[in-house]
Amino acid sequence: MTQTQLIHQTLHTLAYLGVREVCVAAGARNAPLVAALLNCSGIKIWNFFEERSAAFFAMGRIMADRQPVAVVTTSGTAAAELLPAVVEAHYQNLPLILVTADRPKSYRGSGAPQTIEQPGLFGVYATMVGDWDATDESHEGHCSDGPMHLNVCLDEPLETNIPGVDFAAAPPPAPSEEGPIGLVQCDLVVASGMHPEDAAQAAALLARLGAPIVAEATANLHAFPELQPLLIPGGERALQSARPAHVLRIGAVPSWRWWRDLDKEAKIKVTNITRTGFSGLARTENVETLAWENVRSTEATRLEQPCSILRFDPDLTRFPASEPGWMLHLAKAIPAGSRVFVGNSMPIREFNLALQSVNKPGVEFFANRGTNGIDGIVSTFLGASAVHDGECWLILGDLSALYDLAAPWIIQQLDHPRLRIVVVNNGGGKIFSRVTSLRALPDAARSVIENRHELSFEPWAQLWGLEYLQTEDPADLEDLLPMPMIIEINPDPYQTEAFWRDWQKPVIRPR
Ligand SMILES: Cc1ncc(C[n+]2csc(CCOP(=O)(O)OP(=O)(O)O)c2C)c(N)n1
Repeated sequence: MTQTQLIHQTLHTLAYLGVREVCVAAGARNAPLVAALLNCSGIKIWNFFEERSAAFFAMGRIMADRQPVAVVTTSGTAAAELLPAVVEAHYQNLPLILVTADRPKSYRGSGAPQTIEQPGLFGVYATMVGDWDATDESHEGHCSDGPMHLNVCLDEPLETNIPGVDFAAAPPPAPSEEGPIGLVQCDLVVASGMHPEDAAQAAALLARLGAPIVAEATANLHAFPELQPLLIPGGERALQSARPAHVLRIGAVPSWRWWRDLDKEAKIKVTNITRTGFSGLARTENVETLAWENVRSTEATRLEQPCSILRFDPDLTRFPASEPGWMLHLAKAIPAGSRVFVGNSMPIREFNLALQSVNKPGVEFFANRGTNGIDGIVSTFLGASAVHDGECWLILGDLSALYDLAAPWIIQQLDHPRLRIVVVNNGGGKIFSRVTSLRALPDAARSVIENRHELSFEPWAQLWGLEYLQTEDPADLEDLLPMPMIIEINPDPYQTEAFWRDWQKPVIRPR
């Protein structure tokens, strides 16, 4: 097989898998593939100088548009840079396709330049579709769920004059088989992490069930009028007051501490309906995980005995300069029709509290809750925002932002970058000051754990030519500079502490 045939086979495989967008990070080894891709029609190419952002961006594209997206890397550590996004995509069950160019198979184990053991590099996190080189007769790729890895060995001389293929001509991939429909029962629903289209399907089921629902912003359930009587405000605090017999969790694994504690409450039955297949609990007793198709279940019943649960409304106006107070200002400033990506650590938890006060039509929420990483968040957001008509807002912590300083590289390739990147700069990883067991540590240890700093994000905005606003005054959100822009918020640490002291008072459970 010639190099041209090998590359054509790779391109046809991508087309067959349903790929219509590719993120490329070029080196010499993958240059023939990149050059061939540029000759293709029916495909959108995004180009990156580094692979980690490329992979997270690709994941964001998949999250928003629900189509497979490929990342094409050169050999060596370039391929290894994909790992964090692959792990995240695995736990979100997203079709992230990894195409890694490699040196010929005979180089394996030699220590030759840019030669590493690429097949199997992503372990359990990606299915190997193939490990191909030109000495093989023909290759067959096979489709699976979640990330897929295609390793392509290219020998010198590297060919760069390879005609492209028409991706649009490939037949659309056959829809995956539907799972069996089971009986859906519960007296309490917890909801998190659903694509807006899935949320619409879930809303119909939940309205039929009629059980109380505690939902995170990322569940995208807040705008459904039929659910308003069922939605219980107060998140974690409301859940602490609940005495359920059978919990239905729908969507991603929730961010609440309450969910983690559910592992020890083996008597409480848990039914999961999720696209990921993961139960999100270590215990197997009294836990079942149903396929997504069960949202259409006609056999959905609420238990006769209703679950007692209290409603809690945080008063965010009492502490306007606290972090949760700022989330309320942001929720008011975000226009209807926006797409909002919330960063892990405190932003996702604090924004949940603000959402119940402000409910704007057509606002969609996304987050990376596969493994709750604070890496790659800016890149994932940019991928999720790349094709959206409304404004796109990211709210994330300062350490999370520092992880992904290269991410804005891609902004110049976006058609209408209506982006607001809000960095809640509280000078470190302040989630650790909320962890009870860590609060007793000496200040020196806490300082190391929190990675305290006094950095400003203004040079970051300058580097990428973005508008920049630093503010301690919520009124500054009323008249914002043009997009894309970085908004750096410095919340008041004393008000933040006071808010949490007030909010985390022990909950008295109803009898
Ligand atoms: C990749 C990765 N490394 C480490 C962690 C552990 N971790 C969780 S939250 C956090 C601190 C986050 O700090 P920041 O983004 O500033 O948010 P804040 O806690 O201040 O809200 C860390 C290090 C993680 N989740 N992901």
